[in-house]
Amino acid sequence: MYKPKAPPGRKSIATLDRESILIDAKRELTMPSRRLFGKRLLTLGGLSMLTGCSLTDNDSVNAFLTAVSRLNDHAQAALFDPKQLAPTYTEAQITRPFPFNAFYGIDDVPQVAAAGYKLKIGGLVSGQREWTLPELYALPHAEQITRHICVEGWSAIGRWGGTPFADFLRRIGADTSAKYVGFKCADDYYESIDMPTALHPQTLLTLSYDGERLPAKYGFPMKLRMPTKLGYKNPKHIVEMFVTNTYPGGYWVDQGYNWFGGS
Ligand SMILES: Nc1nc2c(c(=O)[nH]1)N[C@H]1C(S)=C(S)[C@@H](COP(=O)(O)O)O[C@H]1N2
Ligand SMILES: [Mo]
Repeated sequence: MYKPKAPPGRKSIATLDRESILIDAKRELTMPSRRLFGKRLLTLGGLSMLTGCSLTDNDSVNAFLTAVSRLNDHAQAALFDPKQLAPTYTEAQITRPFPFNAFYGIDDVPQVAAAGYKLKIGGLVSGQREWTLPELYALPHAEQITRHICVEGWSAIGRWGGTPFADFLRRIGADTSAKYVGFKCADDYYESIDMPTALHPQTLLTLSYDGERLPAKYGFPMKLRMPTKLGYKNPKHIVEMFVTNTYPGGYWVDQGYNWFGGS
């Protein structure tokens, strides 16, 4: 149903992965306690020397980047600080208009009907049931102005509102010792995140954008907003979520992006 748009700038997966690795590396380099990790990830050439892989053709570059990406997942997960907050901004710093992005064009944005909407909750939770929108709107509300970073090469500051995801997980009786929370969306998108990020204080079950009900283009009726993760990790139009110990993957991750996707 959703015709995927052309990949951004027709970059190869190797290029995209290299970019996300560089984003990770740059971030690590700015943190003094993480200098060593930053240096280790700094260049593909250096990595190739460290591991003794020769990067002579596209296939070997791809295989190599996949291996680095996995190593990167473990390293990022180990380095993730559950208490470290992403920067917040002022109203005046909000990017207007805030960009739209999806794997399809804006004309194909799914129009989810509010009336029949039900959020399905499954997996390792004691409260497996469906939630209606009025029930979700009645939950405690928090706001954040944070930066969204997309690996396609743009970032923008936006204001999202909703209920802290950690509270919601407790409310549904989630097993927070499980490894993953997975998401299914009203388009063909799907994502999954690590439990420490799910419990991070800035991870928001998002129902509004800039004080208004979340518009269709930004993920009506609901998205997950995580300022600690890159844009593609933030699923829009969520219709189902589940807690699991079985790795669920993700739409872009299954095409070669880094799974942890820290920003
Ligand atoms: N359901 C769904 N969620 C999605 C996507 C998508 O195509 N479908 N694209 C991701 C990507 S790559 C980005 S950058 C952001 C864009 O969110 P925005 O439209 O609010 O800017 O949504 C993410 N979540
Ligand atoms: Mo993105």
